[in-house]
Amino acid sequence: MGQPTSRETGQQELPPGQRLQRGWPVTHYGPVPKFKPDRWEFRVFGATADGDKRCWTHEEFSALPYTTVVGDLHCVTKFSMLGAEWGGVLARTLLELAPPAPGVTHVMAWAEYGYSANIRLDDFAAERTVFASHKGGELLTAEHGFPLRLVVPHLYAWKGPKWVRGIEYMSADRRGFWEERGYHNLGDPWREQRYSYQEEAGEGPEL
Ligand SMILES: Nc1nc2c(c(=O)[nH]1)N[C@H]1C(S)=C(S)[C@@H](COP(=O)(O)O)O[C@H]1N2
Ligand SMILES: [Mo]
Repeated sequence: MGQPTSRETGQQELPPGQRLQRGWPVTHYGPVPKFKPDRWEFRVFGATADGDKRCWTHEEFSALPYTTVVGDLHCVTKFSMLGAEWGGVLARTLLELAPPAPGVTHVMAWAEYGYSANIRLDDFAAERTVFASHKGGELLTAEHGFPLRLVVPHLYAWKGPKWVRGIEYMSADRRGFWEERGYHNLGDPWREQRYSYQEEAGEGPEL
């Protein structure tokens, strides 16, 4: 067998209906939060394997194993950025450090001001899902999510909260911020799962 194609890896190719964007636009709902280093903590809660919460200060989180991954960013409003290099802590690393209980099927990523995004455990555990502090070797700027953002390159970018502060392990699916407001529960750009009205039976909790 030959090398996998970019479509198989889902990378560096434009999903249907997307166009390339020059530069890196800023897209989010609400204000940019101010980073307060002594107040910041990253929490893992919900259905953890041992029933306990885990909590890292910014200093502790910054000392976790640092990895870089190449991953695209596809905004549901149709612009894409291909081949960005994200640096940070792999979601897989967190799954090892603070494992979920056996029945966990979904993860809710929580950010400042209550922004949230639900992600299937498989998508969360994917090899390029990363809690990024850096892009292209440089620290993220405030408007792009400093000090930490989640990047799930194979899903639409709303599934990756900027200013992320923790994850909740869930034994059943629950909609996040945009998933409650008209966006698709799964958000696979290769299937153009943009809006909740496109959902098929079993693709999301009742609205
Ligand atoms: N906290 C938070 N994170 C968010 C959003 C938001 O509104 N709030 N918007 C998402 C959307 S829709 C996109 S396209 C990307 C945009 O990231 P960028 O501004 O760095 O390009 O952030 C995602 N993360
Ligand atoms: Mo977006």
